[in-house]
Order: sequence, then C-alpha cells, then structure tokens
Amino acid sequence: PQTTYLSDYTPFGWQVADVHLTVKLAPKATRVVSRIHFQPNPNAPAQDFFLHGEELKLIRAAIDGTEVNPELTPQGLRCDVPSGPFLWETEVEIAPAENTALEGLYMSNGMYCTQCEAEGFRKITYYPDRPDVMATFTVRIEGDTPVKLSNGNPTDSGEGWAEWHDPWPKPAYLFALVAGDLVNHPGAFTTMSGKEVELNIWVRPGDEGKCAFGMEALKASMTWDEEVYGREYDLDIFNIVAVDDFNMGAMENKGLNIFNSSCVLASPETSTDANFERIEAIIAHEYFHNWTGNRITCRDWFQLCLKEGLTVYRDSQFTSDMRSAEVKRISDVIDLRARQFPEDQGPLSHPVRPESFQEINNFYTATVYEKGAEVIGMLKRLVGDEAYGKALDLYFERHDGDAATIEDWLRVFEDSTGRDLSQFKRWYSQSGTPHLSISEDYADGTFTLTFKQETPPTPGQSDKAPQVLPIAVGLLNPNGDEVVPTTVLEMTDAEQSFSFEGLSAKPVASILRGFSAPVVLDRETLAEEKRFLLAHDTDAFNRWEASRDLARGCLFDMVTEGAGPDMAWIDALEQVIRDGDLDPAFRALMLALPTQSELAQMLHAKGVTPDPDAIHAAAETLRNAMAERWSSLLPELMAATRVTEGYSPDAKQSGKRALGNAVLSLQTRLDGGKAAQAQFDAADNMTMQLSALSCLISAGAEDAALAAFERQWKDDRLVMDKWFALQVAATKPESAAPRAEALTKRPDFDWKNPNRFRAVMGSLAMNHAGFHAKDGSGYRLLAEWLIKLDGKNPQTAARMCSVFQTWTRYDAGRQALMKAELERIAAKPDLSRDVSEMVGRLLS
Ligand code: DPP
Ligand code: ZN
Repeated sequence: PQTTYLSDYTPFGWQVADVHLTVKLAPKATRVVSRIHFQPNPNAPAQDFFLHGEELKLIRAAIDGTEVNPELTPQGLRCDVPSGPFLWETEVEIAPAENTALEGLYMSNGMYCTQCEAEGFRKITYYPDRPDVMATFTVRIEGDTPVKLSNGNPTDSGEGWAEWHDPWPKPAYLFALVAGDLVNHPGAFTTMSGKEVELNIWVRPGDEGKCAFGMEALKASMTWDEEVYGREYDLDIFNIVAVDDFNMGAMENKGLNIFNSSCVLASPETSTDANFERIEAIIAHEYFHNWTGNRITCRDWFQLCLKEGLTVYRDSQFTSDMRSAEVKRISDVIDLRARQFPEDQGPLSHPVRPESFQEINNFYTATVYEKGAEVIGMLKRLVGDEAYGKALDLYFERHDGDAATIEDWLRVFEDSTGRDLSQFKRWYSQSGTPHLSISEDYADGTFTLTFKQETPPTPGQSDKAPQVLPIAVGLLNPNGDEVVPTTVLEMTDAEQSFSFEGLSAKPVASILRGFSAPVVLDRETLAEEKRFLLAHDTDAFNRWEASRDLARGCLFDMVTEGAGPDMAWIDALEQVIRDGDLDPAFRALMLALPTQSELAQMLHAKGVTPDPDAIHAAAETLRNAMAERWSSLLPELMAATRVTEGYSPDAKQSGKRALGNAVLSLQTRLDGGKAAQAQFDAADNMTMQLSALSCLISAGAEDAALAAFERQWKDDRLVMDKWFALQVAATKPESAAPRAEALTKRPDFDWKNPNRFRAVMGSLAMNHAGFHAKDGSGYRLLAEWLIKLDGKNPQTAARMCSVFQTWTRYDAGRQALMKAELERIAAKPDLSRDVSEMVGRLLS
C-alpha cells in the first residue's frame, strides 16, 4: 500500500467555484450527476488533472458539454482539460444497499445516509476529495422516501424531489445526504444577533420519545458557544439525524450532523446517566465543529488535531461548565490513561500531528483527539485565560474560510501574546509520554523542587528533546493549610529547579495539580505524605490522585510481594467517603480502583512482567477488604444516596446514583447479590437497573436477571447492546471468552452493526484477565472476528486491532499467542489497507 507524507503536501491545481449534484436514489443503482466549475489554481504547481473516485461505475463524463474519455484507475480518473476555467460533468452509478463499509452513501435499516470523513466522498462521485478544496454545494435529491436532507438550507421541493443549497464553501468530507422514512423532533433557537434557526432531530418512527434531551443539549451548546467563544450559528436550519449503523460516534457535516443512534437517543428507561452525559458532550462536540472544523477546516489530514484536539477541548470545557469541572477533569484523566497512554507507550505511538499514513481512518485516535486536547489545555495554562480568549478571537478572524495548519494555529498565539512557541510545537511532532521525576530540598525557609523530564523512545523516534511542561504546584503546611496556592511552573529544560522562599516549615508539595501536563509522574513519595494529601489537598484532582497512587502502590505490593491490602489507605479513604460535604460524584470516583490494564502498564514500566491473573486476584482481594472494613458503613451510605425526586440525568442526581452504585458493588461482595437483586427488581431507570445487573454478574448470580432483562428489552437494539456488552465485560475472567463466543452464535448478534460488534468484542478486550486468558482463547476469538469483519467493514475492524497494542508487555507465552494471531490476520488474503496498516505497525 501507498504511504502519504506530510512533507509531500502540494495544493490542488484547480479551484472549485461550485458543485451541483443530482442524486437519483435507488438501493442498488443510485445515479449521481455532478456539474462542477473548475478554474486553474494560480498558487499550485502544474499537474495532471486527477479526481479521486473509488468503486464508481462511470456512465459519462463531459467537459464544457463535450463528452470525454478519462483514463480510469482504481483510485480515480485522469483527463486532459482546457487551460482555463471549464465545466466538468459526470454521471456515475453506485449501490448503497451493497455498501457494508458504511463509508460513502450506504443504507441503514432502509434509510439512505452518508459518511464522508475522511475520504468517503470519492465513493459517491469523482472529485478532488481533499479538505483544502472548498466549494459551495447545491444538491438535488430524487427518490420516493418521504424525507430528503442535505447540507445548508432547503431551497425548493416537490413530489419526489428536494433541493438544498449550502452557501458556505466546504470540503467534500462535510457533504451529507440523508433520505428515508423519518420523523422529526422540532426545536428552535434565536441566535445572539436575533436570527431564528429551525432545529430538528430526525429519527425512525418510534424513537420520537428519545429526542428531547438531545434537543436541549443542542440549544445549550449553541448558547454556550455564543457566550464563551462568541460563535454564532450561520444557517437557517440545523438538522441532526440518528442512524443505527455508523462507524463513529457522530459526524459534523455542515448543517446536517449524522449521529450514531447510541450517541443521541436518550430516555431514563433506556439510557444510563453516563449515556446522558456522553450524549450531551457529543452533541456539543459536533455542534462546536461548525466553527472549529467547518468554518475553519484542515489543510490536509495530517492537521486533523487542529479541529479535533480543539473541539474535544471545547466540549470538555462545556461539560465542565454544565456539570462539575473537577469530576470532568478526573474522568478525562482516567480516560486518557486508559486509552491514550497505552497507545503512546506501545507500537502504535504516533505524534499528535502524524507525519505519514497509509489509511487516514487509522489516525482518528486517542492521541489525535485526547492528547490533542491536552496540548490545547497546556497552551491555555501557559498563556493564561485572557490571552487564550484573545488568541482564539484572532484565530477566527484571521482564518475564517481557510483550510489551516498547526503552524497557523500556533502563529495566532505567537502574534497575540508575543511568545515564542517553537519549543512548545514539539508537542505536535514528538510522540510518547514524558516521564517526570522530582526531588525536593528544604533549607532555611527555602523549598526547592527539581524536576527531570525524559521521554522513552517510540517507533521512528529514538531521541527525544525536552518539552515545555506547565507544572501546576501548590504547597501545604504540615498543619494542612495551603501556604502557596496553585502556581504554574514552566519547565523547558531536561532538568530544572524551582524555589519557594520564606517558608516557616518544610511544606508538603502538591504537584501536577489538575493534571496540568499529560505526563507520567515518577515520584517516590512516602505513603504518609500521600495520605496527608488525600486528607488535605485543596486541589480535587490531586486529592483523588493521592488516593489512586496509594491504591496503585498497594496493588503493586500485593502482586509483587504477596503483601496484604493497605488498611491505612482504606481507613484514610473512609474519611473522604464519609464526608457528606463532598460531591457524591467525586466520592464515587474515589471508590474506583485503578484499572487492571493501568496496573499492567505500571508493572511493565517498573520492569515487572504483568500477570493478568495475579492482577485480577489482587484487585478482588483489595475490593473484598474494602467491603469488609466498611461493612457497617455501606448500608448507611446506600441510604444517604437514595434519590427521592423524579428522575433527572443532571449532575446532582447522577452523582448520587454513581456513589450509591459504587457502594452497591462493594455491598454485593458481602451479601452475594441480595441488595443488587432488590435494586434490579425495583429499578425504574436504566442506571439503577444496569448497575444492579452488573453487580449480579460479578457475583455470579445473574441468570434470572439476565433473562428478565432480555425479555424486557429484546426489541430495543441500543439496550440490547448493553446486555451483550455487560455480560462479557463484568463476568469472571474464565467466562469472558466462552461467553463472548456463545453470544456470537445468537441470531441477534448482528455483527455487521458496529455497535453490536463492539458490544461483544470490545467488551471482551475490556475484561483484562479474560481477554488475556492463558490458553489464548480470548485472542483467538477476537482475531477470528476481526478477520471476518475485515471483509465487510475495514474501518471498524482496523480500529479494533488496537486491542492488541499492548501485546509486548506480557510474558513470552502470551506474547507468542498474540503474535500468532496478529500474523494470522496479516496473512488473510485481500486484507484491507486499513487492517493491514494496523497489523503491520503492531508487528513492527
Ligand atoms: N465525527 C468525528 C468527530 O466529530 C470525526 N470528525 O470527531
Ligand atoms: Zn470531532
């Protein structure tokens, strides 16, 4: 397969004035007629006229009305063209009903829909399918479906046809078309300048009752972007469509966002609190793309983080404002460590701005998105909130309508703050997670912190240079008072010291408050000091982190030395859990143990080969010890978290339920599932029902509840996805692979649906000790299904290959088993470019 390099960027030789498309819908023979005005691009070097096009049947092509015979290749077409402006016309035929890759125009449950990012438009018609070619689109849809939607504003319609015009020039990846038997949940929004916008959420008949929450989230997002970023919506209408078969979470097509139905449909009976929060965040994310992504887009796909890092950062700010900023930060760091750190510390490691790819779909990663957002957070921390606001204003002013680069983005900050960001820019080019170690010194009232940073080598990058690290630090007096409030130290060297003078006693340092930089902190701190921070730190993140650190240390000792549970930690934690003044959501987070995968990574980093069974056993022992120690406290806490008002997915209620359910899982260890069964029987919302079911599964007392759940929800695809997922994720390790395999034999295991596939296979990978079963059964099952899926949906298959990204951390036996499975995948005839690139990187 061909590799594309950032350094090879050349502008396209023509500009597109406008695009007219006529799409005549038919499941197996849709005709797409395009009329495109091209004119030579004065800023581009001379080149052949080449248009992307894949899996298209060319019916005719013409230039200025005269038929031409272009040279066709599997990637597109080449043609001789006039030296001045010309009108290009083609007619092609495509078969949406046969498109199982869910890229381009395809069908989902009888409805036509599109997914064009990153390079799907070329499966709809011949076009310069690259983000730096921007044009206005006029689209005519012909077909017998009652609803026909495209980007922009509706201009005209009649029996069997509808026309749309999008006045904002856009790249082809933002094109969208939806047609089907849909019903809308309507809404309206008045923008800050007084413009009325029509809002709709379009769903299949029957799902109307699950749209209200999404609509409110959309309006809240529109208001927030006006208030916080000064960004106003720019069309007369904003449509969202829910689609059952979708590779991603959602897509920000201009004026016509398309959502995986799991990321927009919500009701208390069918969605958990976590689902509600995620839906709110994704609706915000896609809406925010209207400015960061659509009005200002990316010059090329290497700049993906320009829109994704920034938009993730913006949606995290939104969630922090809507809910608890502290809880959001802790949750984001948990997620970063669970998904981005393993990526950055293994064979798939790549910079936030990659420099080459074979298949761009493989770079929609936690590094580009989540580390990309961390980089923005660091930038804001370094320049300050006010300067950040000014820089963003300049960004929108200077680059509106552009296809921009990371250089453009950083220049805006340099020009508006006068800062030199050349070293900071390494965050975009250097891969790997920096390790930060610390030593402390106290003498004569002066406290000195000395930091050392080091980034281990990653694929293709053996030598690393020091990065700019904003290190937020606070100092506490031994009596618990804060003597130095949060201060951001700016570290730029490999080793650097910072002093604090005039102290009356040696302070306790709270370092990396709010997780101010995405690094691994190697800090040898006494357990006593961690317990002190757990009790007294004014920074919620570091309070949580102190406890997390103690838990990690305890589990490490249990695994490596056969130590017993750290009762001193459990007792210190009890004080926090009991504190009714603390946010229940925060207390719920405090109750969770580090994930088993996180522990495996820590052991590996300390030179110990992780044994998944030993890690699982240690975690079980520790949870049991917590439950026994708190046996009298648990019922009390459960009672205190009871919600008496009617259900609301807001932060207050969901925090209580989160704490109650964290307690229930401990209680289940004492009563074998009695309380969980009672909660399951009484539950009137999905949060309570599902968490009770989860407890019953871990207690091995789930048979009746699983059957009852299935009877109740068998006709709801999204709820059944949870049923499939939970019984694999929450079961004992030895049952994980056998259960997953049994589930794949069910007639409702519709594996071509990405949600259902991920429910089973993704959950298997999340059951750490289950996936890593010593006999290789977990690896085998996953590999078999990835091979099968590759033939239908390469994109989703390739994404899931990342479950093997940590394979080199484990013992020789497991490594050999995983390697054999990866080689088996690599050897599949006609392996997709997507999966082939992933497996190649994993094995290199
Ligand atoms: N739909 C994906 C996202 O919003 C890709 N743009 O992040
Ligand atoms: Zn996005």
